[in-house]
Amino acid sequence: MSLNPETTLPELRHDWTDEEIRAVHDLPFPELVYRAQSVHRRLHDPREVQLCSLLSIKTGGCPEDCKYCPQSAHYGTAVEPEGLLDLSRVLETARAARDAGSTRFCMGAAWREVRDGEELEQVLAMVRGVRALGLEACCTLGMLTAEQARRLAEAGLTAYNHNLDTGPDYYGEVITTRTYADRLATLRHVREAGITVCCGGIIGMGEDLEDRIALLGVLARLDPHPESVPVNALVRVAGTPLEKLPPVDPIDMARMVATARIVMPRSRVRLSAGRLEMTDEAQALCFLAGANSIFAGERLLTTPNPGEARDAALLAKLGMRSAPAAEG
Ligand code: SAM
Ligand code: DTB
Ligand code: SF4
Repeated sequence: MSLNPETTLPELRHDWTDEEIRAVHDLPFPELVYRAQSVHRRLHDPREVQLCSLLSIKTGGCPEDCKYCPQSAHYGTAVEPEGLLDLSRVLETARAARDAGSTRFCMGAAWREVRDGEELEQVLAMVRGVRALGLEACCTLGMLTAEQARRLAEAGLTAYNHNLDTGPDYYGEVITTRTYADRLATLRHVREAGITVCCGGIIGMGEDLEDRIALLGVLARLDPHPESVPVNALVRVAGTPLEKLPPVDPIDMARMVATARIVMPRSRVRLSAGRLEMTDEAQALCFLAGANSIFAGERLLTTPNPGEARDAALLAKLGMRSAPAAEG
C-alpha cells in the first residue's frame, strides 16, 4: 500500500494480487492495524459507525444447499418457514428500526432467485415504503436478472447484498446449487442498474487462509469496489453441516477487517454476523481495524444479535456514534 500518511489520499487500486493481499494480511498485528487506521482516518470519520437493521421478509424452505445456512430446506434446523411478509408488517418494523437509530434497512429473502410477478411487485412496494421513511433500503433476494435489478433501482433501492461468501476454490465445498460465476453475474446486473453493491463473505467455514485471501482478492479487483463489504463470522447453527466447526478467533476477524479496509479503502466494512459471540474488546479492536458498520437490532435474519441496549452501551463506552444516512 503506497501511502504518505500526511499528504496523499490512499490510492484506489483494482489490481491487487493475492500475494500482495496476503503480505498485508500477515503483517505483524500492530503494523497491520496501524496501516488500516491510517487509511481509515483519511477517508472516514473514525467515530462513526453505520447502523443497519435486518429483516427476514421470507424465511426458510430455501431450495439452495448453502452448508452454513439455517434456512436451507436441505437441512433440519429449528427455523420455521414463513411466507412473504405483508407490506404493513415490514414497514412497521422498518419504522421501529429507524426510531432505534438505524439508517439502513435490509430485507432478506430465502430465495434462490427473484420471481417476476406478484413476488417482485411486493418487494418493490416494500423498497418504496422503506425509502419513504427516510431510510436507505437494501435487499438480499438471491440471483437477479438485469431487468429485475433495473426495476429495483427504479423503486429507489440503495444497495443490494449478494455475498461471494468465500474464495472461488473453496466455494464448491460449501455451495453446490449455484456457481461463483452466477454470483458475479448478479453483482454485474446490480452494478449496471446503478444500485450500490454490498458484497462480502463468511470466515470460519473450514476454509484455509488462502481462501480468505482469494475472496478479498476477488472483491478488491472489482472496479468499482463494493460500497459495502460485510465480514461475517460463521454463526454455527444446529442442524447445518457446519454446526460443529470451531469458533472464529476474534484476531482473525480483526485481520480480515483490517485487510479489507486497506485494499478497499473507501468501502464500508461491516462487522456482520458473529458479534454476539464477541466481547466488547474484540469488537472495539475491529473498529480500530477499520470496521465502520454493524447490523443493529435483536436479530440478524434468523439468529440473535446483540440488540439495541448492548450496542448503545458499547458505542457510548467507545465514544462512537451512528453515521448519518447517505443523501438521495
Ligand atoms: N438467499 C439469498 C442469498 O443467499 O443470496 C439472500 C439471503 S442469505 C441468508 C444472505 C447471506 O447471509 C448469505 O450469502 C451468507 O453470506 C449469510 N449467511 C447465511 N447464513 C449464515 C451463517 N450461519 N453465518 C454467517 N452468515 C450467514
Ligand atoms: C450479510 O453479509 N450477513 C447478513 C446479511 N448480509 C444478509 C446475514 C447473516 C445471517 C446470519 C444467519 C441468520 O441469522 O440466519
Ligand atoms: Fe437460501 Fe440464501 Fe440460505 Fe443459501 S444463503 S440457503 S440461498 S437463504
